[in-house]
This record gives sequence, C-alpha cells and structure tokens, in this order.
Amino acid sequence: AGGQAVIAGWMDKHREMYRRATKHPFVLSIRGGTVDLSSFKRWLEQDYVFVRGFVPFVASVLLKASRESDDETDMETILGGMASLYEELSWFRTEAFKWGLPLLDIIPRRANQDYCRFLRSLEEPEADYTTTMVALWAIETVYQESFSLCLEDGSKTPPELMETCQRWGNAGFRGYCDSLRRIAERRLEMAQAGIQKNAEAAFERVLELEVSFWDMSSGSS
Ligand code: HMH
Repeated sequence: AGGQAVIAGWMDKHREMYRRATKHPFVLSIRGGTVDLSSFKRWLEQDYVFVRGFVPFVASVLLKASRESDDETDMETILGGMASLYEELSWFRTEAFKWGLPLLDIIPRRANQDYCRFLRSLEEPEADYTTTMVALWAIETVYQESFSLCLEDGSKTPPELMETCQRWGNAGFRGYCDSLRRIAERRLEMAQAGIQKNAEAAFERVLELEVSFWDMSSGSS
C-alpha cells in the first residue's frame, strides 16, 4: 500500500488509448498554432454543456465520499474541485461572449450525449465510490495532460487560446489531479478484485469518450 502500482499498471496496459486521449490531433493543432477556430468554438460550446453535466456527477462523488470514505480529507479535495467548477461555468460564459457565441440552447452532439449518459450512470447509488473516483481522476487528468502540452516550451498556441490552455494546464490543476490520483490509488489498493475490474473498465471508458469528444470537436463526427 501507499504506492501508485494499480494506476501505473493501467497506464502501461492502456498506454495507446491514453496517448490517443491526451495527444489528440485537435489538441496538437492548438499546440501547433494551426487550430481551426470553428472547431475551437464548437469545442467551447459543447464543453460548456459537458461541464454543466459534470457538476452533478462531481456532487455525487462528494456525496459518496461523505458516506463511504475511510479518509475524511477526501471531502475537501472534491469540494475544492466543485468550487472551481462554479468559477469555471462563469469563465465559459465570458469566453463564449468573447468569441461571439451566445451559449444558449446548445444541442449536445452525439459524443457529448454519450459522455453525459455515462456520467449519469456513475451517479447511481449502486456505482461504488472507488470506481467513481477513478472516473473523476481520469476525466480531469486527460484535460490536464492535453492542455499542458499546449503550454510547453516550443508550442505555438495562439495567444487568444492561452487562457483556455492555462485553465487546465496550470500547476494548481495538476496538483488537484495528483490528489485525485492518490485517493483513487488508495481506494484501489484496498478494493476487492471485482471493484478493481469495474474501475479499470471505467478508466478505459473515459479514455474512449474523451477521444470521441475531441473527434466531435474537430469535426470528424
Ligand atoms: C470532455 N473532459 C471533457 N471536458 C472537461 N471540461 C473535462 C474533461 C475536464 O474537466
């Protein structure tokens, strides 16, 4: 116990899918400065809808932490994440205004609907805390890794997209993802094999859904 063995094992086993989720052509086009702005706008609109669906999911993880966690500090970690989401929704509205997007009556596209449906399935009381923590960690980490790529030395991210990349690529968000990983790892190490299997399936599903979400944003679906 105390290691990072379970998640590290998955990262190795699923590294190809992980790479597809975190180094998607859409993200690489931001980093390379060649991003199609209509794709970026589509991503912004769709992600606003996603985040609105993500908030109740995070609330459900908070509820499970308060009832089931063996460590009372989990609650503060998740609550901190929720507080950032409050601010994030208003950031989306400001950012969309800048781009001339009203953010009203946005129709969620297929990949977004699939993702939100998956989140709702994890909100059920039957979904165990460990699996939902793994999903939360994976969801946040894909964005953290993706957008931090766009901030690395040598990246040609357009100045008007820097704020977006910093939102998920900054060190504070990185620290939050690390905290989520520690919670997920601790829970996995005390979990029964069946729960570990469920959690691994949720991890794989998040990676697939993230790839589809980027595909949707860049216009190929
Ligand atoms: C699709 N995945 C998607 N949107 C987000 N905002 C995040 C992850 C992370 O917060």
